[in-house]
Amino acid sequence: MSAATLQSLDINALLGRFDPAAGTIEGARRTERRLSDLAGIFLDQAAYRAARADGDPLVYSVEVVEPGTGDGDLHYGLGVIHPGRVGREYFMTKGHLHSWREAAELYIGLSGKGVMLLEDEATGESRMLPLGPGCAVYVPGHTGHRTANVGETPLSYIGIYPARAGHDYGVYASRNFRCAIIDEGGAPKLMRRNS
Ligand code: PAN
Ligand code: ZN
Repeated sequence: MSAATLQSLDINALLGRFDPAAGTIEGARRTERRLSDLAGIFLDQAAYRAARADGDPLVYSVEVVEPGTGDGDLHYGLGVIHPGRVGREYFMTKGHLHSWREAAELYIGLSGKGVMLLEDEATGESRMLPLGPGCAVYVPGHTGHRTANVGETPLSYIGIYPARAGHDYGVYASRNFRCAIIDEGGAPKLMRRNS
């Protein structure tokens, strides 16, 4: 695959017009994740079943722009996580490592109140960092990342990463993150899972 050049990209690739409230970018590819897509990631399985019995709400959406596929190119996505809880946990993303493990990512908070859970793949060390207006979170390579909406309004953000990063969901689909983010007295807290 050859790298994108100024000449080969049309205006839609060079200019991203986005709406952070709607979670849309003109011409972008959209992915939606509903509660039914997130089976098994929440601690409180009874609360998950009860929430599913009530319906299948949209938990988050991501719209992705992929202008080029060369080694030096960048991709980016606009994510919106809706407010909600399952037991004491917040609505959150599936979370992933990048397939090309060296790939870092920069998250820029646009609206709402969120946190990111970062997990070092080698050591398992976990950190929780705020994400919202005025906060950018740098996700180093070799680091699993998951985002949660800990507020009462939609959380929107942009994530920018190398085009060749790729998304590996397999690790956390099989064993989940080592820590969960739970609501403790109205504030998010990092808690180690037992399993
Ligand atoms: C983000 C994520 C987005 C959704 O654009 O893809 O927050 O999370 P999941 O991909 O874990 O469902 C990103 O980190 N891209 O690399
Ligand atoms: Zn990522």
